[in-house]
Amino acid sequence: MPSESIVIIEGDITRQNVDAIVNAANTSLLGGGGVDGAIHRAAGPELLEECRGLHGCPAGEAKITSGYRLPARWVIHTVGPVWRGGKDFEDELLANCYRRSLEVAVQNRVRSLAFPAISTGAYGFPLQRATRIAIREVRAFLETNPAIEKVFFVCFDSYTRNVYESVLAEDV
Ligand code: AR6
Repeated sequence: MPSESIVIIEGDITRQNVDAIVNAANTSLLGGGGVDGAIHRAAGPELLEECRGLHGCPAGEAKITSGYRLPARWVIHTVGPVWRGGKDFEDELLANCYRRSLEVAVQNRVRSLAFPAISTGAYGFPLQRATRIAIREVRAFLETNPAIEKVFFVCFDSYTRNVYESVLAEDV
């Protein structure tokens, strides 16, 4: 896997020109704050209409919709775990979010996608721990799935970007 298939950027995920963006949703899939709210605002009301037909999503799973008014053709909605101290399968559930989002991407012939820092906002997952899981899962997936050409980690602020860059540089 060429190392340049993983790219860390600072910015707004709703502005990314990729095949699919990933939403850090909740189990209702009916919108919320944070990146979820930003994606619904940018995509327009048709996104909520389509989400109503999905009947929710459990933590660790992923479901796909159209991107409507977004530059991205697709939105892959995944539900991260709420941080409860680390003994409630939060690591495993977060890893599942990345893995399942990538699997759904491949099933829909997505070649480029962008992830936000799932669970690290309202859901309180410690950022560095979450970032290690995110990068580990994406790296492992790309090694066996050449159909995905590029994965962007879109960091909303410079602090998050710095954490992602230092984790990416860690030896694994
Ligand atoms: N682009 C990229 N990243 C963003 C954007 C954006 N436009 N806006 C926020 N972030 P959060 P969670 C970052 O809270 O922790 C919602 O209400 C943010 O700075 O959006 O998984 C859902 O409906 C942080 O780094 O998601 C759920 O109820 C990251 O996105 C709940 O929040 C994730 O923060 C999910 O909580």
